[in-house]
Amino acid sequence: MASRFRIIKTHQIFNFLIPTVKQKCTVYLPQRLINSAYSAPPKREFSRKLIFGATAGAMGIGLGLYSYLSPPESKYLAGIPLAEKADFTRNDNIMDIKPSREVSGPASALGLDLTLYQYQTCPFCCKVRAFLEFYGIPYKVIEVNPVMRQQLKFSKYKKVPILIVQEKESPKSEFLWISAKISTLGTKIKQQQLNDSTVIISILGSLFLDLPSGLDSVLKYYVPMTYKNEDGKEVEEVMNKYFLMFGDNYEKNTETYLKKERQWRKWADNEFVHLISPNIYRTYDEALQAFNYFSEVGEWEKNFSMFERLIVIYVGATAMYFVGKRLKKKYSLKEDVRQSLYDGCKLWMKEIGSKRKFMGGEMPNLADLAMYGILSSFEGCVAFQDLINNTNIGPWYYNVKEAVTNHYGYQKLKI
Ligand SMILES: N[C@@H](CCC(=O)N[C@@H](CS)C(=O)NCC(=O)O)C(=O)O
Repeated sequence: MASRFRIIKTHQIFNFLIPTVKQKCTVYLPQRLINSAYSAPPKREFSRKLIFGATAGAMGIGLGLYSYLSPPESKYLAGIPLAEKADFTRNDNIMDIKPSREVSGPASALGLDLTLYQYQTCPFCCKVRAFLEFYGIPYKVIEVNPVMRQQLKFSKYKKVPILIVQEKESPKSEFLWISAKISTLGTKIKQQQLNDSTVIISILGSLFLDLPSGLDSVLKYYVPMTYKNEDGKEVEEVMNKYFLMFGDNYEKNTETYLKKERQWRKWADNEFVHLISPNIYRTYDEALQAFNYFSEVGEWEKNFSMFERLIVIYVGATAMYFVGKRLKKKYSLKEDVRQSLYDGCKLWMKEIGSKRKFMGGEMPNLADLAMYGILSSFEGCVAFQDLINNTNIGPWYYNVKEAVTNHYGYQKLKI
C-alpha cells in the first residue's frame, strides 16, 4: 500500500505526462458510422441525421470530424484529500440497455461485471478488447450508435471506450446472500464508470496485480484532474494513467522494464495511432475498400438500409480521403505515407530486438497489447496487408494474436 501512495505523489509524473494529453481519434468517421446499436431510432429521423452527418463530413465541415467533445463539468481540485473523492467514478445514471453481444472468457470468477461501450473498429476500443481477451475476462459489449450516440446519454464523457464496472455479489453462504440482498434493498448497486482506454487498462492491470485489495482501493489512485491544454481548452485527464499501482507487490528491480512499457504504450497511443488514417485512406480506392471493410465488421448491412449504407460508404470514403491528406500534413508524414507506417513498425520491431518474442519478453505486456490492439483495428485494410508484406512485424503480430485469442494472460491472474 505504501508504494502505491509514493507513486502517485511523484510530481514529475505530472510534467512528464502533460504533452501527451491531446490525443485524437484519427479514424473518427468510420467509427461514427459503424452501427449495431441496440435501440434503433425511428427510421426517418435516423436517415435524416445519418445523411446529414455524412454529407457534413464530405463537405469537410470542421475539425468536428475527429475532435474531442466538451469535457465534463466536474473538477477535481488539487489539495482535496483523496479519501473525499474516492467515489469519483461512480455513476448511478447508467441506463439498462441490452448488450449487443457478450464475450465469454475463463476468468469468470473475478467477481467483476464489465460492460464496454465501444465502436468496433476504434483503435482505442480494440486496445481494451485485446487486453480483456488476453486475460480471459468475460464482458458485455454495447455498440454505440455513432450517429445518435443515445447509448452514451448517461455519461458526461462522450468518447469511447467507456467501461462500466460492477462488483458482483459473491456471498459465501445463502445466509450471507440474503443479508446482502436485504442490506442493498432500496439502494442502487454501485456502478463505476471508467473513461479512456489507457485509464481502463491501467486500473484493471493494477487490480490484476493485487486482486485481494479490490477495485475501490485501486480507483483511489487514478484521480482525474481538470486543466487547460495548450489550446486553452479545458480537459480532464488522469495524469498518472500510464502508471500501474503495485501495492505490496512492487519490485524495485523492474523499474527499467516498467519505464519502457510505459514509454511504448504512450508511443502507440500518441505517435503510432496517427499513422493509421493517412494510410487506410491513402487513395480513393483504398478509402472505399476500408469503408467496405468497416461495413462488413460493423454489420452495416444489418443496421443500415441499403441507401444509408451506400451513402455512408461513398460519402465517408470521400470525406476521409481528404481528412487523411490533412492529417498527413499535420503529423508531417513522408510523401509516401506507407513509408512512415513502415518506419513506425520497424522502430517497434527494432526495440523488441531478436532475443525477445514480445516487448514483454516471453509474454505480451501492456505495450504489446496496445500496439496489437491498434493494428488490429485495420486488419482487413490494404494498408495492413502492405505492412505485413513490407516489414517484419507479421510474426510478432500473429504471436500476440495467438496469446490474446487463447487468453494466455489468464494464467497470470491469481484468482
Ligand atoms: N484517449 C482516448 C481517446 C478515445 C477517442 O478519441 N475515441 C474516439 C473514437 S476512436 C471517440 O469516441 N470520439 C468521439 C466521438 O466519436 O464522438 C482513449 O484512449 O480512449
